[in-house]
Amino acid sequence: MHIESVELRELRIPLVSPFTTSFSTQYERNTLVMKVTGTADGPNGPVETTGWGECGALSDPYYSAEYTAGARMILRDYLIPVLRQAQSTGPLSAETVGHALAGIVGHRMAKSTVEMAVLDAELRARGQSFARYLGATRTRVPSGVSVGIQDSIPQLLGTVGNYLSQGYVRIKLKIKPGWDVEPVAAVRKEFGYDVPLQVDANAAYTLVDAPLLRRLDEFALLLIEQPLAEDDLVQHAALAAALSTPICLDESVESAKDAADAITLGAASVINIKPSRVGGYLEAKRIHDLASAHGVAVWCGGMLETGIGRAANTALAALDGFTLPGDISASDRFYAEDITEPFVIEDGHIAVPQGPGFGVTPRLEVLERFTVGTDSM
Ligand code: OSB
Ligand code: MG
Repeated sequence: MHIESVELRELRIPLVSPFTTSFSTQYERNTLVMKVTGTADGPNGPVETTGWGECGALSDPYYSAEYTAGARMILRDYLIPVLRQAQSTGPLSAETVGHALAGIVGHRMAKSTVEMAVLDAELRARGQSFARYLGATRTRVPSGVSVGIQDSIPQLLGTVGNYLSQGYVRIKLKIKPGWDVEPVAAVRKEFGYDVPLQVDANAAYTLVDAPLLRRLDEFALLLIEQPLAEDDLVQHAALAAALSTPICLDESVESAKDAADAITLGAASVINIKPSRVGGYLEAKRIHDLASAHGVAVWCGGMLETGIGRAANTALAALDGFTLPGDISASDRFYAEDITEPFVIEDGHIAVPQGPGFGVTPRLEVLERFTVGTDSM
């Protein structure tokens, strides 16, 4: 496509309840939404088009190095100017955004925002859905839910019971030192062993905790996600040898190369693919393909996406290699009001959007209400 204008909005969207992990508590979703406008190829030649992207970064750099204000700055000062420079010297497409931005180190979540917007704009111009573009044939994906750290065990049991009654097919409990074996044991005792259950430590442990983490083996968990630090690939391999619970990596995998390293080392038998974390949906697809070729299971993670990212994640998760339920919940798991039409859970599943592009359109009046700043480029 040829980009004419870029509008970057910073949003603050209230959450239905605080979301606590081992690294922080989120009270609202502070994110960026990008709208690109320009021309792209339609079935009968070039047409005016618009596309939307969303940034995965959180407000503060505790999950990863990126954070919303920093992403806004790198987009404004480097990524968009570099992209404009690139399109003045040759054609730009979603498939070349990554290459055009490769000279800028890191900032994968910010880069993913741009790639998304260009991809959505091009697919809309062509009248093609993102699922079709990816070659994903499933029309709905199983819906899992990520349950934050709660104030008490009774509160946790109430929260999990509520999600199960809504039909969620897999429960993920956030854990941290001091909130691990006890909540898992309580959930198993209350809801039994038929509930697909997994845990996510967000890098809160070290290899010294291996004996403690081994106590989780008796609860037949699907997996333990990111028990150790992001750069602890070798230690994750050592931990994998000590546990029967499969190890899944999230934070450690920022690229297909990281995924290849983790698989080679035996550091992960499952990978959480979060498109924003790895720089976009095209790299996410490459990790899916690589993992499938190695018999490594993958599932689609989330960053409390609005309807834009939720739509794109749902299409990605419809690919055959996504054999485990993802963190793809209904919009109302986080938001009383989403910026797009809300995603709903039906019979434990979320429907894959079939319209052109990501298949959702932000509602301008809602967007306006949540906007705290705008950059026009
Ligand atoms: O580790 O998967 C994670 C949310 C923010 C940052 C990191 C993580 C999460 C989640 C929620 O677990 C996923 C979602 O439902 O969007
Ligand atoms: Mg995680």
